[in-house]
Amino acid sequence: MHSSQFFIPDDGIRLNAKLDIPEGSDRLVIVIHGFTGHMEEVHITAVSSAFNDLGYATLRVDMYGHGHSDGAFRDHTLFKWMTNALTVIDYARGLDFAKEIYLCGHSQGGLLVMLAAGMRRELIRGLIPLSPAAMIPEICRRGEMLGHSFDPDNIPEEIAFDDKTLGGNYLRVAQTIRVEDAIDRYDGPVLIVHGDDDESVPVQVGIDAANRYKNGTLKLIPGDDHCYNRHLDQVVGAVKAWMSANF
Ligand code: FER
Repeated sequence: MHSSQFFIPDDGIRLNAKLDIPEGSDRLVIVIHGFTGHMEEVHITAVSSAFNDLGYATLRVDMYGHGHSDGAFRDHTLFKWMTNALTVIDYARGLDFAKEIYLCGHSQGGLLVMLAAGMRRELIRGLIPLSPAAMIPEICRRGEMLGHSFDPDNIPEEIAFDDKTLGGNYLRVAQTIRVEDAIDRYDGPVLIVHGDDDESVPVQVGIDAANRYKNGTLKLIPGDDHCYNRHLDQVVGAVKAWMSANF
């Protein structure tokens, strides 16, 4: 396998990227982490390695304000992540070996790849959202997030949680996003994997998204949590089985 780490420029900021290419590979999966996450998290590297085992190259990228990419966490928004994703897809299009491009993302990264697949429907061969946080726009419209309540018509300057702070623009942006439109625009094969004991994104969110896709498949992982701390092997197995059966 050939591995390299580099920055992908995106409108003056640098996105930290890692490309792993198995010998002779001609297909590429872009893999995106979640909210507060990064490309070296155990569940991200495990799924990425699963694709590599099947002969797919992977391009893992830290999004704006996360991992070793530029930007402050406080200032990240789904619009910034969406333009990051479009830039990463364009970068992947420029890789001569990559004849097919797939998208995989976890949680907020799962939501992101759902939105990106709707925007680049003609290009994305398959879509693998893992525990996708597809409810973020709706809960932000309702004024709930991360266990906080806020007035959705008078968005606060910032909200604090754990040791982090998130600016109000995150909430303003999220309120505008219509996930259903993105789902309805994508006709390709979709695998959604979701632990049925997810403490962060209700399993019903994954079930509803899988049902709405024209070509959606749902794989529930009994007893597993948001980051697959209990049954990561089953997640890896589900992704491998679905990829092998469909492509
Ligand atoms: C939330 C629940 C889940 C939320 C984000 C998430 C920003 C995403 C989690 C993840 O990406 O792992 O209320 O608000």
